[in-house]
Amino acid sequence: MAEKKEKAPKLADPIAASYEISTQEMIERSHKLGVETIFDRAVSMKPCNIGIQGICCKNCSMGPCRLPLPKAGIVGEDTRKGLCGATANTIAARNFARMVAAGAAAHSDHGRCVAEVFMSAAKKETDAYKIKDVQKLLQVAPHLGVDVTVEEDGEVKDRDVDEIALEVAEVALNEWGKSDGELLYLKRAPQSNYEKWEKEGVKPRNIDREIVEIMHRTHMGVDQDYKNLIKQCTRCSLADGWGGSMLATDLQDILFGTPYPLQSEANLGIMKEDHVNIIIHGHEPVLSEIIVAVAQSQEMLDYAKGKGAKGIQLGGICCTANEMLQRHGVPTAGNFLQQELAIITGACDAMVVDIQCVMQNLANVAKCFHTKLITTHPIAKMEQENVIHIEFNEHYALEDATRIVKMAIDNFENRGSDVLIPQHKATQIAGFGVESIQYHLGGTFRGTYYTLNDNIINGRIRGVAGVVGCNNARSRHNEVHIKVLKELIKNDVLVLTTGCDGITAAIHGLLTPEAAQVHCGPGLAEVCEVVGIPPILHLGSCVDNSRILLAATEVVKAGGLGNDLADLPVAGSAPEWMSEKAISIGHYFVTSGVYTVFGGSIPTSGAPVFHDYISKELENVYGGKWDVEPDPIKHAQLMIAHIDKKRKALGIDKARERVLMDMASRQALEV
Ligand code: SF4
Ligand code: MSK
Repeated sequence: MAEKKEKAPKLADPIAASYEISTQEMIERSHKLGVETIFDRAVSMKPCNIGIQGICCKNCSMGPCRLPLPKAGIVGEDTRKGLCGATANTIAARNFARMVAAGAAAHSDHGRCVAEVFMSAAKKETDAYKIKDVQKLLQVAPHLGVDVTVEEDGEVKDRDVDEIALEVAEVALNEWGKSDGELLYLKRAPQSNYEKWEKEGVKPRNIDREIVEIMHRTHMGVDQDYKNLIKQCTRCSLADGWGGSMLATDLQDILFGTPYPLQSEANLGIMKEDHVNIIIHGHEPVLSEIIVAVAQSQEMLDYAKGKGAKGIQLGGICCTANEMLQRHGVPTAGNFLQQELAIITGACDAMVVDIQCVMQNLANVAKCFHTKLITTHPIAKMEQENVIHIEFNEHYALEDATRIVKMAIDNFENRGSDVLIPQHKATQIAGFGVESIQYHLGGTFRGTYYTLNDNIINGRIRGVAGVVGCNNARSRHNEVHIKVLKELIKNDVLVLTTGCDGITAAIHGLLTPEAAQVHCGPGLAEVCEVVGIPPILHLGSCVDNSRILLAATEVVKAGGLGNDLADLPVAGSAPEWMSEKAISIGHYFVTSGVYTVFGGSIPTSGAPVFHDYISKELENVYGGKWDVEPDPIKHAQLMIAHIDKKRKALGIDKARERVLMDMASRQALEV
């Protein structure tokens, strides 16, 4: 009998797999070296057609129950049922809810870790962390009900900063598990949004409870009403956006400093052949903050030189990259889909990973090179033997970081001669936040978002879009991000970005003020030129989507554009989403009043009634709704049409001929 020939594995076509040249070069190199990446697996392994529609239930061992849509579509009553009788709506809603729970858990558990480190710093148990931004502490404290002044002998005095920090730490940590009351930060939203949540009975009680309750409700035989399940998704996602994520952002700013605009670079080309290259990847800045400090120390530089390197080059992937970029200008090596490629350069001496979005295949890729792959978090280890685990402990942060940096330096001499770093990188201006937008686009006089509102009202800026989220190996890397972004700014829509969308924009050169002249409509280009900002403002990591919520709240407060986030000419987008965190983010955008479009698909299409509920009816309740559009131009156009609808409702649709505001009209804007 003839021997059966093994089929050669399918390989990705580099040009079809990515829109970005250094990624294409590295995919090609991976093929030459015989190293398999996610791009190859994406061509050989197709997604499950039932799972993608959200209609497979495996919540008990009588299943999995699969409920495919009939070929002719649903005619008459939808009679599909699981063994227990669960309908397609129930199954899709339960699956959706579990994604919200997982996403909210990821953001919020990250927030909890930061709060614990914050507590150690407040108690002065560690030398590695101190309160760096006292102003931010004083600004945040009242939102947590912590007084910043004290009355003594009839005199109002400033409270001791250490005392405030300790109380902030206690109250903040309590937000995860308190036994009564409601999430304290909800009151930071415009009053109208708060009242809507109150009326609908969806105010989160505490962060952990809402996540646990989703897991309970979606257990076999509990909540079997998709509308009631979505109500719990709302509570849980609000506990993420206005809770766990917002606390993570605030406490990180207080500990490590509030970001302000700075210049840096992005793409694999930031790696240097004659330097020790350390790539930090994941989401939590608590370790990477210390690694940045250690890697920049004279002692480590001398040590690196002693080993024959010219210096130490740090680079980031995913949201740890965004955290280090925003506060220290550490260049970004790449986004989610470029993580394996950083190792394939052959020049990565150590890749240090913490939590979230870290592919397990990194270990297999690292095996083909000299790269030390180091996991650092107790909840995120890898089974492969070549992975080194150095568990990070905030009490020994300096020692841990020093051990990691030294390990990378020692590994420099083990680098093979086959190194290929793509020669592509772009300049980026990043580090924006609620405070810096106020500085650039606010009135110095009133300290609000006055100038931004003014420019929205007079039509130079048509509206604002929050464009966020991951890459997805099921679509061409970076293409949808870039086409959506360019279409928006071409139509005078100012973009606020976070996560891998921010990294993508940086890599393709859209995060510079000069990009405005090339890519923007005349109104937005003029504003960017006068103020000196890029048309896309990078606000940080995935948890920093909370900055987008607060920036939009400031716009409402500045006046003239309605009273509720749903009144604003704004829209949200996640063009190439893949993570469960994106579903939680999408849902808190929607229930905070923002029309939100996802690229690719969302796992609801197999249950059309449920899909219609979240993509049509929710708008009547919260003012925001879900939408899905894979085509980037149509995707952006849907957002622009929504922005125009809101401009019309506000009566500013005629103002796009750029009326200069006189004093009387300015006064009319006062709330
Ligand atoms: Fe099937 Fe119902 Fe069990 Fe889900 S819960 S797997 S639908 S029997
Ligand atoms: S890192 S969640 S791939 S944005 Fe926040 Fe990027 Fe998406 Fe991870």
